[in-house]
Amino acid sequence: MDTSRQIEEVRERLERARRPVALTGAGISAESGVPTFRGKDGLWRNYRAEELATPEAFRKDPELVWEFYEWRRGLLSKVKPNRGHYALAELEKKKEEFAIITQNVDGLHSLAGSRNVVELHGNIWVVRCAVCGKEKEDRTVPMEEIPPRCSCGGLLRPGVVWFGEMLPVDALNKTYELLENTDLMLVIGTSGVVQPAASFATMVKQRGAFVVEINLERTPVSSFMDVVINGRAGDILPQIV
Ligand code: BJW
Ligand code: ZN
Repeated sequence: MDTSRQIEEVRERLERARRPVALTGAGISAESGVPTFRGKDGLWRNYRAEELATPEAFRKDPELVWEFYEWRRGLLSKVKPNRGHYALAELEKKKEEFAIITQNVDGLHSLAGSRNVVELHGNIWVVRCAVCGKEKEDRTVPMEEIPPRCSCGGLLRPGVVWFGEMLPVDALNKTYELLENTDLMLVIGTSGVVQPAASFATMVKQRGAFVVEINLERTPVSSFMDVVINGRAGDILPQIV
């Protein structure tokens, strides 16, 4: 099927869907100029995400890990949502039940106007004390000192979820509730390798939901999909919505 026929089919399905959800990953923010994790520009000083986004890396070298987040916070402070984000915000206006489950920590869905957003991996503009657990929003770029400290003296860390850490309980509960009830899922710009998000599409598919992937390339979950649209999220989503 050619892309325009696929888009037409998804549009019809979406119109009839009662509780559609979107699972988004770094690919939806790529067109805003945010580097993906596993793309060719997804490296920071030749480190992989798996080497920096871990509690072990933070314990060993908090300064290095913070430099990585400082670089990303600097970059994110300058970018704007793109047509893909805006299309999903538009969809929420048409379908009240529509929700976004995002793995992104950049906050761009909310900035585009989406309100029903679950941030599975936290938010880069939140900092949390590694000792007393106190959490606050902090948009300072750059930080006054690296690594930043809490008033209790403990080290502050980014309010994101690292490898080997549990996902926030509230976000996870909300997600499973959405997954249990959805009849259509759009899987947008995620490589489908990081758990547990990587298994959401197959979970809902087994329950009978219609699953659609929008990605530049094939992923490990492509073969489970009802429709795979190869293209840029910023091109495809406005056409669907
Ligand atoms: C476009 C595009 C355009 C580009 N348009 N598309 C079961 C089995 C094996 C391992 C595990 C397991 N369960 C848990 C694990 C361990 C681990 C894991 O999954 N490891 C795998 C790598 C094997 N998971 C965890 O540790 C998770 N915790 C957990 O499960 O707790 C319970 C538990 C703990 C320990 C053991 C067992 C259970 C936590 C995962 C946290 C992930 N954190 C990060 C960093 C967040 C903070 C930060 O941002 O710094 O989250 S890693 C990074 O990857 C980030 C992302 O959210 C996440 C996913 O990446 P994403 O979004 O898919 O991006 P990319 O770059 O990979 O892909 C981009 C895609 O877009 C590509 O496909 C492009 O083609 C596409 N694209 N431009 C459309 N314009
Ligand atoms: Zn503290």
